[in-house]
Amino acid sequence: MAPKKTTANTASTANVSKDELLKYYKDMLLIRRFEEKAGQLYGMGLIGGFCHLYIGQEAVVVGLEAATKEGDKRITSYRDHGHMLACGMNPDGVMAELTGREGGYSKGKGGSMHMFSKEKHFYGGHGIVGAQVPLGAGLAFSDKYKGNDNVTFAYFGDGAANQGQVYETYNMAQLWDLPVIFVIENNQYAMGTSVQRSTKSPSLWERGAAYGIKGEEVDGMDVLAVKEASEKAVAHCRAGKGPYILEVKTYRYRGHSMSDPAKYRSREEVQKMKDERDPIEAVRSLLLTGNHATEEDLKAIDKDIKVVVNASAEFAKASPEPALEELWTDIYA
Ligand SMILES: Cc1ncc(C[n+]2csc(CCOP(=O)(O)OP(=O)(O)O)c2C)c(N)n1
Ligand SMILES: [Mg+2]
Repeated sequence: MAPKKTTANTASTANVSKDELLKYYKDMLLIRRFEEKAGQLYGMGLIGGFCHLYIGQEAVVVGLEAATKEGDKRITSYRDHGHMLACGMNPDGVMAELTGREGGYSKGKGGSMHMFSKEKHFYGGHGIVGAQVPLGAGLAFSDKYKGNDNVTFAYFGDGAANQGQVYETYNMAQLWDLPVIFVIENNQYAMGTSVQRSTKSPSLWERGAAYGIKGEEVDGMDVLAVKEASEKAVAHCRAGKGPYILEVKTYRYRGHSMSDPAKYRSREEVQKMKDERDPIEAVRSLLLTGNHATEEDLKAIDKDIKVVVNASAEFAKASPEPALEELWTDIYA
């Protein structure tokens, strides 16, 4: 099911400042260009193992981050590079980790799915589908226990939404009024399985009703709609009213991972989303029609972003592989 068309291409800019629009544009474009570069490096054999790209879903994390403040936490699945960049992690460190280099966030020992930043309150990067959801509730528990008003964003996919541990977590989070926002990034597919094939009732956020958790569906191709929903959810959590669910309808343009035969959907379906619902194009058109920027301004932004992304690739290539002794460090037991 394609996300329903809402305001993205036609929204009034009355309540949104030029600076805000430009920020969303740049943040989303950084993720896209970074992911394109990661795809290239993968093709060149510089990135090994798993690599799940976020291209198409940029408005989700950028819109949600727009309502955060210092101390708020985020935790997600393996499709995680966009989340890292959106919360301010350094592209150099992310790219170096993707390529398994010493300069990476996990010293080159974690790779795409296992990066963390205590400084930016980014708690991974989790390869087990749904496993980050209870961990996210735990992070929210720590804030509640300490008595601050920070919130945690626990992101998971439509496929993960069928995991039992999600519902055990819903129950405890609501019972203890935990300040956690459950973000279902519904990109319509779990590997090659569409939501229609895995789920009778397509409205995933409504499942929270069984636990008394409020929530809503959001157009995830519209960064302004996501930001608005994020503000509402954050206000709910900061006020001590317990968890909130946002089912953000989005779409991934690339395969599930780099090794996806893509036999489960048509090229036309993907092309239609790119042509009609692209989240970056939507903001670009708002910037142009609102006379906030010219084509030249936007070209210059793209150029600057490419400089940052290329520099991250150069940093990664110049960083050595971790030393053999590192095999014996950072081991839990
Ligand atoms: C517990 C568990 N089961 C199965 C897998 C294999 N697997 C990896 S990703 C994935 C699909 C998850 O899809 P979704 O939650 O929609 O997230 P998306 O990839 O679309 O972001 C599956 C089944 C896994 N990693 N962990
Ligand atoms: Mg999915």
